[in-house]
Amino acid sequence: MDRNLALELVRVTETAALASASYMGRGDKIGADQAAVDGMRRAFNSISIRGTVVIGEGDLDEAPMLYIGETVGCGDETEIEVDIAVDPLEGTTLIAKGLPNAIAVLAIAPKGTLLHAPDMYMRKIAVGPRAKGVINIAAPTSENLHAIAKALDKKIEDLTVTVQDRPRHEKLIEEIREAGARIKLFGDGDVATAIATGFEETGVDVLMGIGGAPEGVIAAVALKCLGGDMQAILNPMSPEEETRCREMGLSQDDVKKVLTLDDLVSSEDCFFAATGITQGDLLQGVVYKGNNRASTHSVVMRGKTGTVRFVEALHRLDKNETLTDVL
Ligand code: VTB
Ligand code: MG
Ligand code: MG
Repeated sequence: MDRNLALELVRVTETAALASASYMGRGDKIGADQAAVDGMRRAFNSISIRGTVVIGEGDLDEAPMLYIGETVGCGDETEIEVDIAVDPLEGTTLIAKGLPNAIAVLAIAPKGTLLHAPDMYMRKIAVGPRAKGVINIAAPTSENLHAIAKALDKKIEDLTVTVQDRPRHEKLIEEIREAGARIKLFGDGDVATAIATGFEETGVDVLMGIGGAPEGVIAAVALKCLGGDMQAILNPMSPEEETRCREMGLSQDDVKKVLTLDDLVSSEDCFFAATGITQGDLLQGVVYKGNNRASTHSVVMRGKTGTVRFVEALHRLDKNETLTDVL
């Protein structure tokens, strides 16, 4: 894939972020999500790729745009075909309430190299580059935490684990406390927290717990680019979800097995882009500057070279055609 794609992809997440940011605090999750989807879909039109959405807003009958199987991009036959995973507004509750860490996010990789994760739960563990190779999701929590602490040359009391604040994590939280590590609970948005493990300055060392499977695959692309690590196990909770796994081409063994980072995304030739909507651990949110100007803060990464770029942009909301269409 062409390295110049990085900047093209940032335009896509920037547009989704700008389209939805005005919904902050309005309590309107659906409106905000719709705006982000519209913005992202429109921005994709101008990118020279031949992409198919493999992780998106749902099946064709549930989503009019960015549905699974939709083709996006304006690339011709000379372009290689890519899989696209999107979450135009990751953290609808966060934006509805004006809470931190809502992001617009996407990942792309060569066709057939992203796990086609169904919309269900997934158990995950994610860490940054220094703890690569020491995690084992099948092992007890304390064993993982000790191994990670050792790899990071930290005392276990200095290790910070982020966990989504949900009743389903009661036992996990207990185990982390018993092991002696620090915990940072978060309400929503485990893509943002997974990525945070890849940047020491966030103070977040590990993500553990059960969140969305689609979000798991998107986060895996970021960790692949960052040189971090992740493991996961799908967590179907009903016979219908089991059936859904079969329909997506996952065998009974696939559903039970430990998915490594390579199972989640099997190519190094991948890209990840995210733009902050509300202010977060890693990214600033959209800031309205007055006089029809707004700034965005994004990160874009390329797996092949491991380059991580932060992009700060100042937008003219009245001049940019893609934006004036969606705002
Ligand atoms: C998860 C998590 C997401 O929503 O999907 C979560 O991966 C849903 O969990 O980052 P609950 O069913 O417990 O609400 C997010 O937090 C936001 O999309
Ligand atoms: Mg979404
Ligand atoms: Mg989401």
